Amino acid sequence: MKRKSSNPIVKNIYTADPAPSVFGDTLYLYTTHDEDELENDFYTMYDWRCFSTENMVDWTDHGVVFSLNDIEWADRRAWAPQAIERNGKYYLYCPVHKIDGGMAIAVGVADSPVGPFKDLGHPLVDEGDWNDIDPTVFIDDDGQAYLYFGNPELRYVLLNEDMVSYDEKVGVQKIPMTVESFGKGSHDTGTSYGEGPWFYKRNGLYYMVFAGFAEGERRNEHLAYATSEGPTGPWVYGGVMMEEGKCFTNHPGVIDYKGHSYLFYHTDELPGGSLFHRSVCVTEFKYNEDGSVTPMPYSDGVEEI
Ligand code: FUB
Repeated sequence: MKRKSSNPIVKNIYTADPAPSVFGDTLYLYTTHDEDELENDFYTMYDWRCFSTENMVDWTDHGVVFSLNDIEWADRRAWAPQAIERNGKYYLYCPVHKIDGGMAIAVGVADSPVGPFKDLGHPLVDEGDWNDIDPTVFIDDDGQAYLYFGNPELRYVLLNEDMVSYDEKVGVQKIPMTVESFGKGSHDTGTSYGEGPWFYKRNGLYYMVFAGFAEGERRNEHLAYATSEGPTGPWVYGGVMMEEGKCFTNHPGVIDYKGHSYLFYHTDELPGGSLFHRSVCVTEFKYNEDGSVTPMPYSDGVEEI
């Protein structure tokens, strides 16, 4: 009989904002870390963690791979990251709160997927507003790298080949926040797009999975998605992927690994859990033949592969 994992994946600390990456034969899962003790009764997050697996059941804990202590210009909010590899270097894109105010996107660079990541020394994206959070990175077949991010607006930059700077002439591009692209919802743009974008391409179709807010009174986040035939849109709303749960936030990380498709997400289901004490989970799913995704339930775990 096949072994099965049990959710949440990490049971000894609170983790959130899952960001899976496959490097070689291994799946690396980068997460944020909700501290047990809260400051000002708000998200209290100082470092980024990494875990890895080769079979979806046995996980290795690589500990802290990057932290606010490594970023001189940041003081709080080690929020949702994503990692990517290019030319043998590993890049971890991370939203942080700047000492002089506002959120910005930092990037750490390492020679190994498990760090240690070294900060660039300055923000990569810093528009001077609060929208610069939740980066998601993808390198297209033609070599162009895209960094999408944002709450409440979805924006992107074209990363240069060095992955630590972007095309300043193109600058920060704003995606039109329309109901056609992101569905009708209750977030500030009038669409359901909230935050936590997750950008990838599969069978020639581009996907933007995100945490969203349904119409009506403010509710907990669900996960939804849009698709496009090009990397910069126009995006077409696809529907809900995972209904809202008991936790205020949720956050998608979607990946194909060894012939299986997985959605990583977070809940508050570990003992002592709360909106500020979250835990990363995973479920397996199948795409429909046309590339669409049917809403999937919260899961107990996945089978060994
Ligand atoms: O974990 C801190 C923030 O909450 C993330 O950046 C958002 O995506 C939401 O999960």
